[in-house]
Amino acid sequence: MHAHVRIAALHRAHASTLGTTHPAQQGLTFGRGYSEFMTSPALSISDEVASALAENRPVVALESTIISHGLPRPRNHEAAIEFETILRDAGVTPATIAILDGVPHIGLDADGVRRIAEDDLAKASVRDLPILAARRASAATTVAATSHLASLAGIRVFATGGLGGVHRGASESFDESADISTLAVTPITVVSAGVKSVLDIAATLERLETLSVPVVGFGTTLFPSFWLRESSFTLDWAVDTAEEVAAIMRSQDALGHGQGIVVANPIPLDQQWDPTEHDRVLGEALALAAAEGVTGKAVTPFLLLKIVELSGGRSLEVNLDLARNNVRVAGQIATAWSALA
Ligand code: PSU
Ligand code: MN
Repeated sequence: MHAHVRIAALHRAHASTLGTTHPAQQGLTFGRGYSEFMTSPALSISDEVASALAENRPVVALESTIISHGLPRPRNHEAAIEFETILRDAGVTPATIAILDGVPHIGLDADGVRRIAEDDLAKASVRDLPILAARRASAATTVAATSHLASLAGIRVFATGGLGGVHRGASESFDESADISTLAVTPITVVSAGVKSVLDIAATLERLETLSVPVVGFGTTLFPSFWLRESSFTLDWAVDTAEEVAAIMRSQDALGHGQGIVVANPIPLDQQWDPTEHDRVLGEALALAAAEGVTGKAVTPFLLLKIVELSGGRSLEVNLDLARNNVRVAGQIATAWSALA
């Protein structure tokens, strides 16, 4: 059973202006009044997620592109299940998000989780959502699309592996992930291990600054670089606890313009990838992408899977460790957030 909610005229700005009532509830509450303007497809919120939100219990959104396109099979399916289990064990409701048969699903059942791991799904960013819906197609959602949909459902915390960002060579290619521009207009707190060193980290941080998206280090003032605990880039702000993040979220609701918050959570030192090996593999993967002429939205999945291959699987273990770590921290933040509200 799912709550089918039609949302179109219901802009996510309502989520912040109307406080704790989540938009899904507003969609139901305002059902008749809004229905004349409603043209977009139903959002299907699982009963588990809907009741957690209604009762103000902690919920963490999880993305599906990391499962469909970021991790190799069959480890991706195990990982999808494990991320949800980590949250449930911490008393937090997981909301894995994907588009199934044209319907954005907020919270998947076991078969939905299997589908994002095993089916050959398209990769959907925010701009793809209406097209997929109209065609009743299925797709995995990126950080951008997951953030957008989670926010529409009233979810405030999201865990991923790494954020998309500005690609190397973007001054020529203009290849910048919509993850960045979406976070500028979406009130969600995303826990990530920074951005991968396949990207231009400096440019990514500059864009986040321009777009007024706060970036806080979780127990660090150095921006992490995904497989590695550190990059050479320092952050203005660090927090030590999930409660501090929740307090920032509350202040952001009062003082922000509806943008998100990036929590940069570095992998523990003893779990990080060997930096020399990292640099070698990265160089090879980037060279291969250039040689094979990979462009557009194929770039990120190509690099991720090549790097797993070229590292003999080592990068995968690190990727899984950092993602688990992010899921745990996101669970703590969601718990602190629900205690505040
Ligand atoms: N970074 C990772 N793992 C991933 C991705 C990024 O470490 O799986 C995925 C996320 O879904 C992210 C997307 O939103 O890649 C960014 O793709 P693009 O650069 O095409 O926007
Ligand atoms: Mn791109």
